[in-house]
Amino acid sequence: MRIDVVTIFPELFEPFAATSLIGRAIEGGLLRLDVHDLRRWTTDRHRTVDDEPFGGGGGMVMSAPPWLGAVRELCGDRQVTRILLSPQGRRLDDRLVRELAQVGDLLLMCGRYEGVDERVRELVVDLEVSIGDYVLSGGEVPAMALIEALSRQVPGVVGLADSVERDSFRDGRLDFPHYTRPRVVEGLEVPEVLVSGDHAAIERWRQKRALERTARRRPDLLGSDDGEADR
Ligand code: 9D3
Repeated sequence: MRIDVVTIFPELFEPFAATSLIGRAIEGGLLRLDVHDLRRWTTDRHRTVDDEPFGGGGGMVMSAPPWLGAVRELCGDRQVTRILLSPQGRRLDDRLVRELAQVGDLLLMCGRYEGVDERVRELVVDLEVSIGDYVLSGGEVPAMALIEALSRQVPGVVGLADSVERDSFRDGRLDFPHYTRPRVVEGLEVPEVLVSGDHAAIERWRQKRALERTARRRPDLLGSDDGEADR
């Protein structure tokens, strides 16, 4: 899978791309991640990417020309899905991650300031994605969340020990509680069944606890109504 990212803060992606899962995926040739500075497609001496909003109201808006230059140069004649990370986007969830893992190469566009000139959407954006209803300062952190979730869907990126199959959300419920050594932590013991050696009993206990937790914390995951608005 190839992912291109356009941002005014490319350095934010350096430690991310070097670390653990993502670093290994790139190293192993399973993922190609190219991060580009939007300012490369500016033409003025100050490498300006923003301007005042028409109609007033304060704040700044990212201007269209650098974005158009970036998208056209990076995509060329390739088939690339162009995604703008924006608070107005479709909320990211497991279903959307799986869809995007199937569409091929992606270009992720990270906005900043009050937003991006509307004509960028009209001309070069295929899809807008949000990671939830809270205010961040730009699309960079959302882009990293999307890249990490997508990488886990690329065959071979997640090792057997960490199995994608066992992950939460695929089967629509939360995880069961986990314990490791030491057996007693400030007087709290590990549940007896987990040290019993009875694997069938352990499996039953885990399923029961996972269901209890899901019912209590995320009933939307259990009902036929999954809590999402109409799609
Ligand atoms: C005043 C209206 N705000 C829009 C809901 C302004 C605004 C807030 C945050 C404009 C830009 C931003 C920057 N955020 C993103 O670019 C962003 C984001 C987010 O803030 N939350 C969740 N997902 C995303 S994806 C991109």
